[in-house]
Amino acid sequence: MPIEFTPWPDAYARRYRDKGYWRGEPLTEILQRACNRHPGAVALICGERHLTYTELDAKSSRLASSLMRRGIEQGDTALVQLPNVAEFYIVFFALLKMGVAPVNALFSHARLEMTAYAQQLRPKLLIASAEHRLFADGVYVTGLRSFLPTLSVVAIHGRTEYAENLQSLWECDLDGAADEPRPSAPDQVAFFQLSGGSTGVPKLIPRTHDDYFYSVRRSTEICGLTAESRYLCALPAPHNYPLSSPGALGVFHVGGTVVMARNPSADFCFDLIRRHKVNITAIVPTVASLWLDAAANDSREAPNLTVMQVGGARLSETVARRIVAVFGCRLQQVFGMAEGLVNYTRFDEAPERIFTTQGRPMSSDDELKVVDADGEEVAAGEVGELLTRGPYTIRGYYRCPEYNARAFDEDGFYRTGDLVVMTADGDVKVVGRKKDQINRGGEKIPAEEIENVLLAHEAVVHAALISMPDAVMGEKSCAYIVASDAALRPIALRKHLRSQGVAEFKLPDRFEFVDQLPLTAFGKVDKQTLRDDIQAKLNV
Ligand code: OOB
Repeated sequence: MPIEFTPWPDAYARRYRDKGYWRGEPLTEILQRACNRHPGAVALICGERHLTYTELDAKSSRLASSLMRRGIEQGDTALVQLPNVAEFYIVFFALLKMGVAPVNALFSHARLEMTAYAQQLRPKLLIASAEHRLFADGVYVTGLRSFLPTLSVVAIHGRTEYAENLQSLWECDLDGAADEPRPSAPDQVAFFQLSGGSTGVPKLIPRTHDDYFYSVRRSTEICGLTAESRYLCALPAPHNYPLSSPGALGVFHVGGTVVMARNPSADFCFDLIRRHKVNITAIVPTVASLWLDAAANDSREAPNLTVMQVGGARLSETVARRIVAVFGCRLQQVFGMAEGLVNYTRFDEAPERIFTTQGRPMSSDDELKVVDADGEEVAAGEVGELLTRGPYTIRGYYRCPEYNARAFDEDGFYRTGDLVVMTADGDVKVVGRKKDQINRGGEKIPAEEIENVLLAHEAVVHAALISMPDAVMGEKSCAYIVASDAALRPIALRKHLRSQGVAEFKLPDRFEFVDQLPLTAFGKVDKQTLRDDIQAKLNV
């Protein structure tokens, strides 16, 4: 059974095919072609390990065969959570080859997110890492099984006593005939991306082979990737940006090399860049600032890069200019979203545009409109919410019809929740946000999700999570709390949030205890007043 998703209306699908965007090819072709053209080239460097395209292909094929023997089959779904290691791509390609659609959770995700994904997807397969707290012992998996009787295969990267070892699945002998793995149809769901979210429950984003492959191909063209590209994957590998903009899939598409970094710290990444002659990387503004500081304190010359992509959160003009001055590289701003649309500044444009805008859409068939509160398009140069539709932007989240009715307009445009201005050159400038989300150095925190968990504490009467400015992270989170118990302290609330499985990066950075929350004329919590209040407190 194909996995359900909201299809593009026929007329659009036809247009995207006629224009050659959708080519009817599964994402597995990326690896297949690289293997044919550059069999001995190094696809991946992970620690001391080097994997050629042939090895990546062979390992992922063996894993697919092993999983098929264990009863995992086309149309199934999988929950995957791995750190930045080569195994992430081996697993990803194995699942694509057998038509199993995974959701690749971020390694920073904790019980709350993992359980929400499992509840929505009802996966038959779980692949995770013993390095993660949730999977160090079998307690969580036992809990999952209690509401997921369908969960039949659990494979863990690293050593555990309660589940199969992931590597052993491709290292074992496979004797006897097995069915050939077959990817899902190109116009069907290949895998799920993760939404940054603004609601109580994390949403899943079904991406088809056709639409995702197009976004990868087009990104490699704009970013000028070649077989000589050596890309440092310093952000969490499953994220849409380092996966496809142009990301690791873009690098594989052209036969280049991906160097895995466990984390984006300067110490670690500078060494990898020098050692492996990395020439392109993708980071968030917070990391860019940390790298600039590290370069200033380093007696050696800053590591040499040809291209530094910066995106995921707002980049200030000052930092943008310093990047080019210090790293002597070309800068590319990237404004994208897991739902689809990705904008890039182009290398041949005037520096002014590269330093002060977030670029323009990658496709000439990306449709963008900027609207006011009534949904009317604003005049050129005015601020409004960005709505978009196009050949790689989804038409609906997975299985949430009521939410989709709000998240998309009647013409199928996705409401990004971003406040933007379009320049006369057609560039997008992101100037603010309408959605109830905190962008903490590129990591997205849905306010409602955390408010709900705070409200579950017996002494919390009202809770509102807002963003507050921060010099390093861009934004941090602050929780305003009305408590029934005057003795309630931040430490108790942090403990409560952790006990409820909230990821560390989503824990509020600051708590403010108040007698009541300000309300708007409609009776909703007036978050603007709270943001002004915290700004005033930070200024004193
Ligand atoms: C990327 O994807 P998500 O899904 O984690 O977050 C999307 C949201 C955008 O709606 C916007 O609010 C913010 O992140 N954002 C930016 C930005 N890039 C993303 N805000 C200001 N300036 C930017 N350059 O973050 C993502 C996906 C693909 C490529 C790049 C980023």
